Amino acid sequence: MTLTLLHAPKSRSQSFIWLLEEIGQPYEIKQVDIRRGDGSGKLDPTNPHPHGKVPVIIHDDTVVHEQTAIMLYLTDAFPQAKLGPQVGDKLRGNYLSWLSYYSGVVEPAFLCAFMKYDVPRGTAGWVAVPEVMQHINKTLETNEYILGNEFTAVDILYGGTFGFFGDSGLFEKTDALNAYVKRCMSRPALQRAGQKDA
Ligand SMILES: N[C@@H](CCC(=O)N[C@@H](CS)C(=O)NCC(=O)O)C(=O)O
Repeated sequence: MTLTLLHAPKSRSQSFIWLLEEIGQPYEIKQVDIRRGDGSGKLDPTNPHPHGKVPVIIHDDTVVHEQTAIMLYLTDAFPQAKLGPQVGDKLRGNYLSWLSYYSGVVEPAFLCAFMKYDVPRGTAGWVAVPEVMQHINKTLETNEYILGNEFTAVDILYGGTFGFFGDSGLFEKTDALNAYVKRCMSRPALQRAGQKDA
């Protein structure tokens, strides 16, 4: 079995080192160049992503790109890691919803806030950050983690985003959110990932 993460430092692929450390199977990291917001970097011809982005994983002959697809693929491929409810589990639907909500709602909402764009109500497929955070805070009032009281792969997306961008000023840090971020950020796998990315 071969498992390779195409990675660029200081990018979304950092969280996938964390995920791979949580999974605990052997993997390799291959650094690729990407186009950066400041104009540096360039498309890397060895990256199979259609737009030269990261993360990408290559598992034997299978190439997967897009964060939430990679997350679902890996947690299904390595169910023994117990990081994502499998087909037949009563939490599976919730898991898929939170994965898609991240790419379809959370990322566009935060990008709009960052770029100071208004979200056109009823037209866009997402809502503004305060509505997103209301949903997340309500979830965290009763749950220690997004899906319940167990850590799953979606907590790498949500806990990671709120932990890494906590000082962005884009969202309010409630007590429930701070406690959640602290739980996620104290994962030993995240510490190991940081060392691998150093
Ligand atoms: N929709 C992609 C977004 C990936 C993405 O935008 N990655 C950034 C790094 S954080 C990138 O590779 N940028 C290079 C570029 O846009 O050419 C996903 O969910 O995986």
